[in-house]
Amino acid sequence: MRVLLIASNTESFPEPVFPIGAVYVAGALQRQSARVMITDLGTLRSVRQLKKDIEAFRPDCIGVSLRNIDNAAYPAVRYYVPSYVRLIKSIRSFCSVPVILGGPAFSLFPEEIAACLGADAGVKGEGEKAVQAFREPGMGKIVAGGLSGLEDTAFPENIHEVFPAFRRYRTIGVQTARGCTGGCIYCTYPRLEGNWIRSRDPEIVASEIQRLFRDFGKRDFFIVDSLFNADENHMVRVLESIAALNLPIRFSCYLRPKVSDPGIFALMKSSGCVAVDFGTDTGSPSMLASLRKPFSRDDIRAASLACREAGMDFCHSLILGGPLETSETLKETVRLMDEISPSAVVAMTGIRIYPGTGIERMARDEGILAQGDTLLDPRFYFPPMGPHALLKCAYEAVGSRRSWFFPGKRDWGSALGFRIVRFLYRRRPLWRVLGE
Ligand code: B12
Ligand code: SF4
Repeated sequence: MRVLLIASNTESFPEPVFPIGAVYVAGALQRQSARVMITDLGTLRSVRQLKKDIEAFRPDCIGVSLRNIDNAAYPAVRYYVPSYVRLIKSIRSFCSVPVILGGPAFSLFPEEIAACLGADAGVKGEGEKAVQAFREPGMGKIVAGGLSGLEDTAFPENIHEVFPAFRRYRTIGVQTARGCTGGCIYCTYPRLEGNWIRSRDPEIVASEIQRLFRDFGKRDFFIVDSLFNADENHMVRVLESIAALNLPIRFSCYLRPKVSDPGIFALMKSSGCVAVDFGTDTGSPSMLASLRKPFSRDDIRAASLACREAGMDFCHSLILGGPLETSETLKETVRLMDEISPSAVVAMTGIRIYPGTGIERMARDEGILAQGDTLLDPRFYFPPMGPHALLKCAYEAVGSRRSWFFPGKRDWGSALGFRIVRFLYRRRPLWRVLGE
């Protein structure tokens, strides 16, 4: 069986993202004796080239990886579904083999996207066991992925042949574990990856990084785990395995701002971590409770201090506009950020509502969503003050602080100044640059 996987993401903000989902699916299909090729719209940028790839490879079926539905950044929302509709139409005009959908965008809205795009089949969730969906695609059939362990999760041995555009990515994703046991009211991660944690063998993760460095000269990595410290013991074992190799690599990751031992940051630094993105959301005690964050302001302070003392850059990602956010809670958040002084603060305004989350139920109870409203078209939750007052209060509270960055404030993806900044500073975490 010959499978062509299309990584369909063309978003280049904040940077082009390595299509790790398609790469892991390719690895698994290959190990199940399929011949696989990944073609990447992020680097191709031309439907004509896609047609050539399809004609040259002559696949028995095509898998399309759908990563983003939208950029979740209010008010400068970018919506990608119409581009996927065009993509599937183009594929259908070149060839008649079955088309199977997958990826996080598809997994969040399987029925809606399958209906919109008219695919032959789709895999909701993890794609490593999806070979059956490729062998017997039944019109409109959506199958659930789901793995008990992550033994099948690995790059193809011959990644450079399976995915020729691989060499063009500067930062390579690496996953060490899946899942989060948290219950934050807006979050989709437990739904996408499971609300329990499954880990990869730390030695295997480290040797994957070693091979990418040794064979392809890759030095920059992003640990794509929802939270690298979701299971702190596992994180420590991964760090020790990477540190033991003593490679000149750099990586960054998402962390919960709560650690049991501040010494962990020194270990992170010694294994190559250069920057940490804390999923903090807010600095107000009442908003931490309202979003159901499993940490306190003191945890945020302690983690930030330990990170600074270890000599690593750190950023706090915030979500402003949760239930009962007021101008006072916004000021509390700004004061805490002033106190801990991160390299950058990235703040979303309004909460993207996803199906099955606590915030969806609240939005329905509060009349923000009406019966039958679809959430595929991005909808946002706002506190009683409403979107305009929220933006005004947030921008006023932040004022001219240069370390703060609002992705929703303008369409950064098409801003020339932003592209120049990204080009000039392409060897450093972008938010580090924006925070200067
Ligand atoms: C890490 C991450 C980032 C990092 C990526 C860093 C890097 N260099 O890799 C950064 C910070 C840059 C980032 C940015 C953004 N992100 Co992000 N990100 C994630 C995160 C946490 C993990 C993604 C990942 O790599 N997972 C690991 C891989 C292995 O999993 P996967 O891609 O889902 O693939 C599996 C399955 O989906 C399936 N599969 C995948 N493809 C296919 C194809 C077929 C045919 C089949 C059958 C199966 C299949 O099998 C794979 C293996 O099991 C997810 C949330 C999550 N926990 O999933 C959000 C997530 C993907 N991001 C999201 C968003 C919105 C964004 C941004 C738009 C935010 C912004 N405004 O800046 C940008 C877009 C960037 C871009 N250029 O595209 C959303 C997308 C949903 C949506 N609303 O559209 C997610 C789902 C988070 C959420 N809100 O729910 N992100
Ligand atoms: S926001 Fe973070 S801690 Fe909360 S459920 Fe999502 S991944 Fe887990």
